[in-house]
Amino acid sequence: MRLVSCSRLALAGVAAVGTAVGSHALDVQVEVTNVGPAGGVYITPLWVGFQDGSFDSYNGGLAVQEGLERVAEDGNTAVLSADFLGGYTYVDSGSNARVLTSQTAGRVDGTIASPTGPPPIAPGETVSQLFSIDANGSNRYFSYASMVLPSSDYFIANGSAFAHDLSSLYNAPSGSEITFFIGQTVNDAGTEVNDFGTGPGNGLFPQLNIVGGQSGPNDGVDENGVVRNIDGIPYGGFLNSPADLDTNPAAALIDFNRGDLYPNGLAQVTIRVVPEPGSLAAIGLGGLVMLRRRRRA
Ligand SMILES: [Ca+2]
Ligand SMILES: [Ca+2]
Ligand SMILES: [Ca+2]
Ligand SMILES: [Ca+2]
Repeated sequence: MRLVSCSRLALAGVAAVGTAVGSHALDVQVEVTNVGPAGGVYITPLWVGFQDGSFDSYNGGLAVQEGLERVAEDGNTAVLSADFLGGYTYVDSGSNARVLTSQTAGRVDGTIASPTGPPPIAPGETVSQLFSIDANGSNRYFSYASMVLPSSDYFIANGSAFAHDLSSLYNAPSGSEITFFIGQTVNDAGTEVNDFGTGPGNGLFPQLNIVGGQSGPNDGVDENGVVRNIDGIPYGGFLNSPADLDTNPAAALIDFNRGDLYPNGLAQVTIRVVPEPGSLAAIGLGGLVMLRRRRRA
């Protein structure tokens, strides 16, 4: 019985504390929709980060750091996330370098996966996740990265730390949002020789008649290249191509450079201000602690 009355009191305490803390916290929902055609490319779970302008994931024409290689080849965001939260950038003074920035604390990130079926985000699918960020500058800029399937090392990411500024949401009412398309250009990371035989996710495309696929992380021949935009036919140079890649109508649907099929790129991202629940969950424990202190005092 003590527990019941305690939690009821705690809720009242949380509501009061939430108002005070909420003046610098911003709760947002990040929603991503794969806007490609049915039968089109998937994107692996989208890594998203909130930073102060100090994190640059890549530059076209430069080699990439391991964190981005793991995203581009395996859809694995763990190394990127650890580096990001640790305060690193992947580009420094125009060079490919993993360097500690001035922002060694306060970044927020996450990876948004499909909650049903395979983790990659299918054409037409929408997934979302809630984030509690600071509206004081340390989380002002939004970053993202994801692998494109099928491929060996194709990725989408913002190449500028300042590409997506969230400051207009700082004092905006609940429901306010910023929305934009991503993946109008797709990059080859330059880390793996393009080969259907060493790419993950081929099982998502039975209609393409691909034989084989990646057997484990980092599977494939090193390309020792640099990031380049993919123009023209995306899969023309792939090793172990299905014999009918040029004539199979299903294969045309993964040509993300076709403006008629992908008029807005690969995906749409919406960042929306949401009310209380996120911050309540985040500070719930703190509210309870404060209440106990008050009762003892
Ligand atoms: Ca850059
Ligand atoms: Ca490649
Ligand atoms: Ca590799
Ligand atoms: Ca591979």
